Amino acid sequence: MPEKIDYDAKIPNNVDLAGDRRLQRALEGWQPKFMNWWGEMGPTLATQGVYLRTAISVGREGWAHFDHVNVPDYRWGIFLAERDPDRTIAFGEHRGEPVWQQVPGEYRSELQRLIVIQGDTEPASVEQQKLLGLTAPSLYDLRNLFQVNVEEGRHLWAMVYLLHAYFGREGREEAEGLLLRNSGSPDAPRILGAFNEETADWLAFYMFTYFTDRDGKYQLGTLKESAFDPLSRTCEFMLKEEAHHMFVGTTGVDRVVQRSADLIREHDTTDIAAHGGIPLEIIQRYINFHYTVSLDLFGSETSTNAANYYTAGLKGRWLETRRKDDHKLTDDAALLAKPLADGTWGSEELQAILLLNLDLRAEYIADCQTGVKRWNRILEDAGISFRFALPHPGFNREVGINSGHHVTPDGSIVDEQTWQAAKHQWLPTTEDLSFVRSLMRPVYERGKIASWVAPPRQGINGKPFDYEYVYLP
Ligand code: BYC
Ligand code: FE
Ligand code: FE
Repeated sequence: MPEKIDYDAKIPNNVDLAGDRRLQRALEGWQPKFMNWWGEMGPTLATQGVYLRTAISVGREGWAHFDHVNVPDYRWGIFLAERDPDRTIAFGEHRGEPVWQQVPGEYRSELQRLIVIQGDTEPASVEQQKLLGLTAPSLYDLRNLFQVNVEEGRHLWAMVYLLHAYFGREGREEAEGLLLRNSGSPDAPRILGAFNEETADWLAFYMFTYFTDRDGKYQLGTLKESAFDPLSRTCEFMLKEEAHHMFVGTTGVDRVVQRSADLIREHDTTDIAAHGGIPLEIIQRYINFHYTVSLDLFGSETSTNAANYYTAGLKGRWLETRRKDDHKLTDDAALLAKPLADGTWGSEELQAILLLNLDLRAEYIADCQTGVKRWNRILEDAGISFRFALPHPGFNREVGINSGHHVTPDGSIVDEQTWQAAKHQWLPTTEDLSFVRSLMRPVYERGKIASWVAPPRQGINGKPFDYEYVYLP
């Protein structure tokens, strides 16, 4: 498999598309539909060139090339990580057998379903972020938004390639469906809850790229373990792109917290709204919201779907090959904490294989804690006593064992009345949202930045912050 990407082709790729005319024609038929979708549902702001990176090889070194690109001319393509000819299945009942280059008939519908769900999230996020270009806090941020958007578009291409190449007519129909559902649409919404929420302001964008793209990282990590090798290889390359999305989230929240801390010190008050900053309580409520809708993306704590995917070899655990057990989990047990009807917490012992969504969620939560730690360090360094925290995983949940219960951020189970009376302290209120929105005014002068966020420590690809990252008409 060539590591070098063929950029002369109509659809850039490293999968020798030219060698399969039928597939090439089918994908070339989907391409204008994608472009129509991008035109209608993609970024609203018109630009004359954005400093973007494009993949030029999938190898370890030097895969990215940076240049100003007219966004609709971005070369979306199909890039799989290199094939390892010796790769074997790492888990489940087929453990030790060679990985599959084709879809086994018995797992066809499950694999297709996983690929469709993954594919559905990618364009959904572009739709959610459609309007953000109108209010970016700097040209640097505007550039990052477009970078994330074009790469999510490419992730859609990655899943559409698999559907077209391996799932026949049904796969091609599902590929069309990915462009027909839309985020928040009352008739044809996106499949998973979080992808129908609005990303209405830039604090929400940083939170989304921190918390929701991070679910993407963990889900892609489990699909990278898949016995279906083309899925594994495509996810491996997507994960390289994903790292930048999470960088945007991590440093974005850093910079908001830094700016709020600076304003608190400068004006000697935590009431910084009047000074154009975002109060720490509002940032905490945004964390609570984005973290909990992202927890919902892990599915139910107990899942026979997840157990079946694991046994079949379709979806593994995070860093499966580094786990020290039998990689079959047929005899292992684990504990599940659950809310009881009397308002206390109980626990139940279950087969470990039924708790794989919970296992992945635990890895994710530990990773999310690192962000909270770094944001608290910023406050500590500024001599501010406020501390951020992740709410209890039962808080504000609509999926799994906690849905239908009211759990406070510190993990108490309360009744409806108590919840209704206190929830404005815990989740963004209408006033919070309209206040944050009122701060969102575009700052498109080179080297300038909005009032509510600190500039980044570094620019992109060694360029300074005041570089002309985006050419505007
Ligand atoms: N909303 O056994 P259960 C990303 C459904 S993000 C609505 O609990 P399972 C990205 C579920 O489908 C990563 N419905 O769940 C980030 C099932 O329906 P059926 C996306 C939900 O199957 C930012 C039923 O409830 N990738 O890449 O174990 C920007 C009970 O299911 C939800 C993936 O998710 C929900 N939140 O786990 C751009 C990987 N949760 O079968 C991109 C592929 C569950 O009863 N997906 N349901 O009709 C999966 O692995 C699994 O489908 C899930 C659910 C983890 C999502
Ligand atoms: Fe993605
Ligand atoms: Fe992403």
